[in-house]
Amino acid sequence: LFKTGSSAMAERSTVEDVFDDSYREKEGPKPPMMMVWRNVILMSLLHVGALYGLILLPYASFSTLVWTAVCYLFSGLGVTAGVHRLWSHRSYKASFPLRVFLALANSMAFQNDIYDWARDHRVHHKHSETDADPHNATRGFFFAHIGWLLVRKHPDVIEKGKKLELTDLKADKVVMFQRRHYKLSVVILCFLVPMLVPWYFWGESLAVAYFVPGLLRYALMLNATWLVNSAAHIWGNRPYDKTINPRENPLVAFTAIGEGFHNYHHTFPFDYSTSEFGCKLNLTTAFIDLMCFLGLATDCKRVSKDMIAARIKRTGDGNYKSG
Ligand code: ST9
Ligand code: ZN
Ligand code: ZN
Repeated sequence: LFKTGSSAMAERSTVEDVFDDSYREKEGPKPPMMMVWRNVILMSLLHVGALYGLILLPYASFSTLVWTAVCYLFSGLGVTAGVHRLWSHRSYKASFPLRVFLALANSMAFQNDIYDWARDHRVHHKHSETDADPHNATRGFFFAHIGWLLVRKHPDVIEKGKKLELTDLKADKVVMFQRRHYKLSVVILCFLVPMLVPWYFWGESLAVAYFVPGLLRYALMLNATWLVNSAAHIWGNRPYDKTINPRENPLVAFTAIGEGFHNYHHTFPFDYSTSEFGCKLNLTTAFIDLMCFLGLATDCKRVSKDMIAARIKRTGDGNYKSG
């Protein structure tokens, strides 16, 4: 089931997600920040709508609350198991039906299409904490969390992004199909399905159905994702590599269904579990393991214990806890 160490490294040579120490930011004045007011307005409206969803929460039926959790998990897996571990890092292989499932889930998450997300994410790993990192955490919590979506990108993000090898994404029919029909898929899966299912099947009011499994679920899922870029790049230990910013943050790992072990993940980006400890606080790993069991996923890449131990010794901050 698992490939470890150097064979895993050799196989994934086309994925450019390894930190590139050779890039240096240009000295001198930074280009001015250009606000994108459309995004400021839309994000504000979304968060006001989500707050209204919180007010409506006591009026939601039990079935609607369960449905909200289902939508959160499904869209979350479209990000974690889908665009993150599969398409950005190629840390395992997924069959066609699983890729279709993950692409649908990804459209429910509405976080840009798979191609754009994976490209931005590879450039984030390759040039972390520099001008070429889309959500450069050295620009502060707010920028790393949501601010980066409210301004034009730094020119270095686009320049370095254009140099990335993305042929694997272009060759994946599921990725390109989702990209072609992205807007329609988002309208249907992120907004209509979460709202219409409770209304049609158990008579929930349209208002509750729109604001709770719709907007509140979407806003919570976005913020859980953004916490990986903000909190998990600022707060936590660095047991694997103290020379990089990303941290181990168990609280983020819980809300982001397994994606908060960020010091490990930036040290070993090809590991399908994004943490050393398998399913612990890691629902996404449990999901991928289940997919392997069902024969829908294969070739999960893992780092060998020896390689981890050597790395902890060489670059860790001394805060390592086993398990
Ligand atoms: C969202 C994304 O929320 C969240 C991602 C989070 C990542 C997290 C990672 C952590 C690990 C995983 C954890 C998962 C946890 C999940 C938990 C779940 C419970 N390279 O973009 P434009 C080109 S999205 C190469 O307009 P501007 C581009 O192709 C939320 N090229 O840049 C285009 O070329 P052309 C909803 C690049 O104008 C041109 O440049 N969505 C790159 O600066 C212009 O592109 C939104 O809010 C690159 N890297 O605008 C909208 N980038 O002209 C978000 C760009 O030839 N986006 N190019 O077509 C936008 O509105 C805009 O992108 C912008 C920048 C305003 C931010
Ligand atoms: Zn990653
Ligand atoms: Zn990161």
